[in-house]
Amino acid sequence: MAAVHTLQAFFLFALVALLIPLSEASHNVFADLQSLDAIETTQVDDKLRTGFHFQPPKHWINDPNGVMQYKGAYHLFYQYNPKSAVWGNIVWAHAVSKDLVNWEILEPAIYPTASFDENGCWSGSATILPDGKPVIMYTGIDADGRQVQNVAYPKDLSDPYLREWVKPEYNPVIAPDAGVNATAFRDPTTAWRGPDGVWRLVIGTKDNHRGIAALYRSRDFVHWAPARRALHSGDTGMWECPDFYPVTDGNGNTRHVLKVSLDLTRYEYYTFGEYDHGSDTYAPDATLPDGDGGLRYDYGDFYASKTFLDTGKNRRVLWGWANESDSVADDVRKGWAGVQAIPRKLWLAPDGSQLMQWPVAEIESLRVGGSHVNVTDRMVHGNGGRGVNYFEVTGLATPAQADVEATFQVMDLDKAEVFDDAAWRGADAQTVCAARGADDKGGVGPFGLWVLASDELKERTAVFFRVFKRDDGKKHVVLMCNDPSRSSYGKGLYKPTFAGFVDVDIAANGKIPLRTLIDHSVVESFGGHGKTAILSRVYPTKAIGDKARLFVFNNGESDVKVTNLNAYDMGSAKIRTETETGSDYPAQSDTKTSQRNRKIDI
Ligand SMILES: *[C@@H]1O[C@H](CO)[C@@H](O)[C@H](O)[C@H]1NC(C)=O
Ligand SMILES: *[C@@H]1O[C@H](CO)[C@@H](O)[C@H](O)[C@H]1NC(C)=O
Ligand SMILES: *[C@H]1O[C@@H](CO)[C@H](O)[C@@H](O)[C@@H]1NC(C)=O
Repeated sequence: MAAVHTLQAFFLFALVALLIPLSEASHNVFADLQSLDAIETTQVDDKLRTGFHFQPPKHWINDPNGVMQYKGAYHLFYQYNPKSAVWGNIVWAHAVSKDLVNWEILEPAIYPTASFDENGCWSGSATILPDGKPVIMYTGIDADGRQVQNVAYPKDLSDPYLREWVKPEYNPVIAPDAGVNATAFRDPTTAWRGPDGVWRLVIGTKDNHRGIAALYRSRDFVHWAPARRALHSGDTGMWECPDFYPVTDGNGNTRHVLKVSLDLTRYEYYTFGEYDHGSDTYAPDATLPDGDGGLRYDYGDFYASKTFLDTGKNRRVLWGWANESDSVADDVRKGWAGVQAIPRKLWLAPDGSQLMQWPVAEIESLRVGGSHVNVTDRMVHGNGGRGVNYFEVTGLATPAQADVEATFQVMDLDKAEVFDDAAWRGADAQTVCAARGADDKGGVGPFGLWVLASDELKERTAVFFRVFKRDDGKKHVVLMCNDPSRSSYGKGLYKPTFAGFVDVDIAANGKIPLRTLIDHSVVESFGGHGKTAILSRVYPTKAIGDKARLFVFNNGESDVKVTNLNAYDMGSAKIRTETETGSDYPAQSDTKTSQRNRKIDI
């Protein structure tokens, strides 16, 4: 409140300061912190479609499905409404790529055809069988509205695109038993095979408020039986889109990761720990919070994710869906909704404390050669308790479609404010950042980037850090935040502050790295070399296309040095549609084909 008051006093001053042309030095400008005057109608501009995030030309998408690599091609299936930009009529759309960047969209691979999926083909996963052939298991909504699990096999393994998929007549392979809630039983994981030769997989379900990763076993991928005990469960409501896979720590030990998407919070949480193949038990490490306050892949808009093992490159790759933050009416008007996050390489931190993520290296192939901006050792002075200092990063042709890598160095950590333990003990980072946003002056930070900023700087999305110290002054708390509260003049937008803690020893050298992928309506950021990720959707009305600008700001008392900043214009991914799809597909469940495939494949 007090801060707002002071700023109002400086309002006139701010107007004057904004008229001064930008020059080399960082500015001390009393940025106008009045709220944006919302414009009357939100008309989300079609120029806000993404350039290098995966999006089909139109309509609704959600969960990534069946992600895999097969004979050198990457496959991305995804939940898709072939008729409109709202959820419904769900099929498995299908895209293939050689590089995870450029895609060819094929005909949908799986769509309702039989009693076991006539009301929808929902999420699922691919498994590569020991002979190298892939199989998909997905959730079908059957004639009775039950959620059942079905398998599908490629019709022609010599087609490198695996365009056609066949559903054997013996589907469903897993139906909800008595005692299982048939309308909360979905999203089978990739299967894994134990030393005993038995396949296992996990299905998300719930019992009242208890979320469950239900375990099923099979010898032949046809007959499946529930294990006596679930792999894991928790008091956090329905568990959607579970994922379970091994990672290796710095000492070559195998740990297992369990991720679940919580339908109640619409966020994802993970733990990792010990999995015992003999007893089929999973015990998360005792130090990891196991619930809805635990570790997250992404502290922003990122849901229903799924990983696959990219054997060719010996890496695990993570896909996740980001929904829109505009209104349903906007989605209908613009004709599209939903994007996939940039696929991320995922691994366990060498110290074993958390997972790390980084955009797959292939995405750097879109960096436009020759138009790279490089800033070194540039100081952004502390604000001395007054206005915010900033400088513009100039030289990019397309700051609305860019890849920015920066390292910030805090010059005076002693200026860090004391972390308010009384108010914030046990609070998540989002609560702290919502209370102390980008425009709230601090000791060390807020400092970071203003992206998708308009000429008068009124529209801007802040991606920033803020450092606090504990009472004893010994340990610091580092927060990474995404504050979209001023991202748009548009009305009716969902604009929560997203935030995560960054587990870095800031006292070591004061440095903290940030990478932000800016893509028109997506701001996807990685702090601490991949320790904390935040994806946010924003819809500027002025900072669009070549009108968007990029700044570095510091609204704290401590000076901050940009030791280096490299910004790249990004080219657009080629996302081609093989044929325009109508809403009628050929019959898929052909008895003869199914039976033939059944003999060949199983
Ligand atoms: C089953 O799940 C549905 C969907 O969440 C819920 O509405 C219903 O109450 C559940 N039924 C039982 C018996 O728990
Ligand atoms: C940026 O500029 C500095 C100093 O001029 C140079 O040392 C560094 O290699 C450059 N970085 C890149 C990525 O070009
Ligand atoms: C994305 O949209 C916002 C705004 O409508 C909702 O609040 C989120 O819950 C939703 N996220 C997911 C994962 O569905």
